[in-house]
Amino acid sequence: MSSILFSIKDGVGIITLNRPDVLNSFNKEMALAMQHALDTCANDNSIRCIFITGAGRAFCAGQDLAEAIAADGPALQSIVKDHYNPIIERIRTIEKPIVCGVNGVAAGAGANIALACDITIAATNASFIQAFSKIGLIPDSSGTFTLPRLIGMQRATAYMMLGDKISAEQAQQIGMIYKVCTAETFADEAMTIATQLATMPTLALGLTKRALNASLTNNLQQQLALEEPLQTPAGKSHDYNEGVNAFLEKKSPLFIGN
Ligand code: T3D
Repeated sequence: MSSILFSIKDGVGIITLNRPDVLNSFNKEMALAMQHALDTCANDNSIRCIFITGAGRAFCAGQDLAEAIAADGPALQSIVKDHYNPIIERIRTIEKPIVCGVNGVAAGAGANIALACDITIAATNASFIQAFSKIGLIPDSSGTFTLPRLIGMQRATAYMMLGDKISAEQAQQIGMIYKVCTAETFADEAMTIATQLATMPTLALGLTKRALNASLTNNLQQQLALEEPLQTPAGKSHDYNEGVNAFLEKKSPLFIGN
């Protein structure tokens, strides 16, 4: 059975973490397969949104700890450098919207992969745990970059040091994730959002992501200087023409993604 399931539906590339017996924790094979699936999504123009979720009762319990301590397993440094960092770099630099559907517990690297996505939606039974401190590690997979920017330094520090379990509702209330859905409606609601994004002006959404990424480190002047040249290719796109004409003609636009 493949550790990553991949399919395409209505312009959405669907990546499902699939090691449910170990709560979809990552081993080397799964990490490399995830990188490959993200590359496929990046390179296929028919894919205009990416949806990441987990099989079974969990989203992802982070690193497979049995593999991490196995004598013949990958070295710790290689796990971070070759498994997780390339996943996060892809998630942040692929200029297409990436939706994460957190269907259950997300712990360790699993939590931080979920939080690195553009729009994170969770089921009410889902939770987030910065589990690293409980086993003597530091938060990786961009957690120390992402979490304080999402929820502020105090809360991020407390969650990372104490390793508290954060419920989906709590995560939504403090701005850590976009939305919570009931377990019954979660799968449909998350896919509806992903499918909607796949019908939108992909070029403009990708450039929006580029600008938002830069805003994490730019000052106002740098950000204004970036927005101006990014608006030019957006304004020259088919989808801009389509959007404006559809507005003026009071009809629904048909965006093609560029
Ligand atoms: O070298 C490095 O490690 C560097 C990389 C670091 C990145 C990281 O992600 S470090 C953080 C690693 N993850 C964790 O520490 C989380 C470990 N898991 C848990 O704390 C709990 O499993 C959960 C809180 C996530 C869920 O708890 P619960 O009670 O719902 O489930 P469970 O009974 O603990 O787990 C179910 C099964 O999954 C169980 O196997 P069994 O007993 O049925 O055969 C358990 O051993 C297995 N499992 C859960 N998480 C992992 C795992 N197996 C391997 N690795 C895991 N991370």
